Amino acid sequence: MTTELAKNIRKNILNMVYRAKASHAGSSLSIADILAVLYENILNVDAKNPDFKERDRFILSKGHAATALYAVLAEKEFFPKEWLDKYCENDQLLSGHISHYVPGVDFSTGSLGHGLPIACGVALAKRTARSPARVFALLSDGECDEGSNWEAMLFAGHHGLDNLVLIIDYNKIQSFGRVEDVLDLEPFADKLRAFKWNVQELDGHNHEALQNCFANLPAKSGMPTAIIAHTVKGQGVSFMENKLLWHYKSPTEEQFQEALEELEAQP
Ligand SMILES: Cc1ncc(C[n+]2csc(CCOP(=O)(O)OP(=O)(O)O)c2C)c(N)n1
Repeated sequence: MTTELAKNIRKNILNMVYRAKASHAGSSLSIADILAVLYENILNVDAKNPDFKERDRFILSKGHAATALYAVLAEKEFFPKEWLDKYCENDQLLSGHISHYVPGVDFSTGSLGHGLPIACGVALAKRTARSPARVFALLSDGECDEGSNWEAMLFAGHHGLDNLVLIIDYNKIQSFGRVEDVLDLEPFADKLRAFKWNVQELDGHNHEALQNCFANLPAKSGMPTAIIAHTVKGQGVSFMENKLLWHYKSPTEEQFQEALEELEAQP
């Protein structure tokens, strides 16, 4: 069940940021539903054989949301859940941002603006090799301030990389404020269409919408697909939702317990 998985991802995220006194709770909660649907139903990956050649590639370019990816990989048994308790500790595999030494992770990320360019190269290589592997890159909205992404978008559209799927976690908040105030992306879908992408927009917390969209890829043969997922930063924990504060802050013990109780009470 994707709802159960999403709830477990959220609980693990909170546990990790609380224990490690780490940031980015809001950034990770924002993508829990997208990851749940991808890893439960869509991605052709195998926890027992994480490096098999024709696997789908998933690149979480917003590497500061490492807790979300580590959580879903642990839930899908790529590595033992106990590792999550050591998140961000010295000499442990689960580093603060994403490390490719972790089973199930293809690329290290954290320096924003690299995931999509890498995904383009992998997608072109896979198409040239006639591989069935698809390449998914999940980016944040603020990350689109990086010019490297626009070069990659131009490249993917020009080459018609229909094995490439770009997902934008459009939660409208970046590290110094709201996206529309810092560097507005709108009209975002029109810009991507002008770059020869097929663009879908959906509610990034609606599992049915995510499932229907992901299950019908490529949305158009001969074009890369961009999915603009409208999300809420901090989704699932009411006092964290849509608040810049939770880009940075880690919860106190009381806040951690309150958040867990709220999640537990959700269907
Ligand atoms: C190249 C680079 N510059 C700056 C940062 C520092 N940084 C971490 S997260 C972030 C932006 C957060 O906003 P957004 O990209 O929208 O992600 P969200 O947390 O909302 O998912 C920045 C600038 C970075 N990780 N990489």
